[in-house]
Amino acid sequence: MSAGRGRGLSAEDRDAFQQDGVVCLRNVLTSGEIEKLRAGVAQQMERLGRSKTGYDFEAFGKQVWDPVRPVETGTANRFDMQAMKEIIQADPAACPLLEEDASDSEGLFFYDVAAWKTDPGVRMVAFDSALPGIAAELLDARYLNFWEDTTFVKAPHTRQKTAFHQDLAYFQIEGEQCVIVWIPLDAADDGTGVMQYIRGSHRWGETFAPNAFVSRTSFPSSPHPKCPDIEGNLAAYDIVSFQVKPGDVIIHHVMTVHGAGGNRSDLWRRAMSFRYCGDDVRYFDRPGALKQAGGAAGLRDGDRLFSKDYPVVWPKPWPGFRLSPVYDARQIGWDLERARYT
Ligand SMILES: O=C(O)CCC(=O)C(=O)O
Repeated sequence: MSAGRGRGLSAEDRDAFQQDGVVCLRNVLTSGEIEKLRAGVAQQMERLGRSKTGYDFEAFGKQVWDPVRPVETGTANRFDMQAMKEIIQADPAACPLLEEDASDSEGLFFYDVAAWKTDPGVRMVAFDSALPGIAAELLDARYLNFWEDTTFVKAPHTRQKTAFHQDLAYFQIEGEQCVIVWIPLDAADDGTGVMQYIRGSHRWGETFAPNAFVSRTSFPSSPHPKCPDIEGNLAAYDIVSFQVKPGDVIIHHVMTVHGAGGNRSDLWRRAMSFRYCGDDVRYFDRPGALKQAGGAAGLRDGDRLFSKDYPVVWPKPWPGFRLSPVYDARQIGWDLERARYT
């Protein structure tokens, strides 16, 4: 369905989100907005190896399955990847999740977070595009906090898949009103690593432990059960995917189980995902959840998310109000090199 700017969602879109836990909306972002996000991703990628938060999961996957190869993440230290390698190696059920690809080109699965804190263009799209209004409508939320942005880039001939997972247990929140907006910055199809969602899994009533994308192995600090073995039983699940182009967005519920293929093609598959939380969400320092890069200053379990870490992006005080210019790097106080607040 075409969401169109300011035209609202159709009943069909809302029903798809309610029933399937995922909806694809066409032509939501403008080419100017896509260019802003591409520029933000290029900046993040330029810092790979020098940033605290940027990782290459393709390289990490190779380091995990090779018993002697050391784990090398440059200056990125948000995650203890050496410990993760040991956890995966100790998991008897662990196995590589790689796409068949005869090419000997080197792939790259780039992951980074928190571009909004340093990049006014990303902030503009996250706060002032059509997305907050759409997210609020899908969640029937009175207000929305922006939780974070995450970048997922798969270069040509990236064999690493994204293991199926559910997002809730990665986040330090509890509540139901949270959506993830997956934003393709290149066309995504079966060859380039399309997103795959288990239809209706947001209603399974189960929270699953996080994994590190390169293996189904759960984070041991998480009290939640392991996500079912979807990769090993694809035919048993109702998997929905969408071929998308820049401007389209796919929105899933925080409980919807999803994964993605590798990129077997000669083309890039760049994407960002924005996470929005509605009014039933509370801060919860969930065991096993990812510590946010610099975030959550001063919040305690049970608090609403109101803080400089999680700006209120909906509702707008008046139509056409732009929130993003209100924020600049100095006001946010974000130290890029240290990936923390000054
Ligand atoms: O783009 C990918 O490969 C994974 C994205 C994802 O899991 C997400 O946005 O929640």
